[in-house]
Amino acid sequence: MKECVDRVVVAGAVFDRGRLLAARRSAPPELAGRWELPGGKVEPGEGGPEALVRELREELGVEVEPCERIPGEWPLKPGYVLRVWTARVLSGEPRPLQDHDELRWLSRRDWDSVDWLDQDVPAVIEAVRRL
Ligand code: DCM
Repeated sequence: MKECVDRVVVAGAVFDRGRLLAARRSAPPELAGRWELPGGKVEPGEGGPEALVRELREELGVEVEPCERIPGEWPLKPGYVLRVWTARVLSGEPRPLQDHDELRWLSRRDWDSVDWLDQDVPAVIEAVRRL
């Protein structure tokens, strides 16, 4: 049967000492080179914050604590929506282990210095307001 409910992709606006973490995608080809808030698909039966903790452990090798949901929901490819939580690093130093080839910590002043995925921009703007 066709799915009628959108699948949720969660992403983290990870803060540390007044900076926001940006991650450059290495795949798929149509997204490679663009920057995003790191995250991924929520698995069936999983909660959003729980999925975010798992995804950032897998992709960046860090333990994070989700803090606050940024209000709103943004459409991705058909059948997917993006939800974003702010988060802080509890342990580890983020490294690009999967899906990314570079990470960068951005300040309030230089948040716009990378080529963000269009769909991430509204959440990034909200996140930067909270820095
Ligand atoms: N995605 C996005 N913005 C994010 C995180 C993910 O647009 N901050 C998109 C890219 C993929 C899909 O969501 O099309 C699933 O992400 P992933 O491939 O990381 O699981």
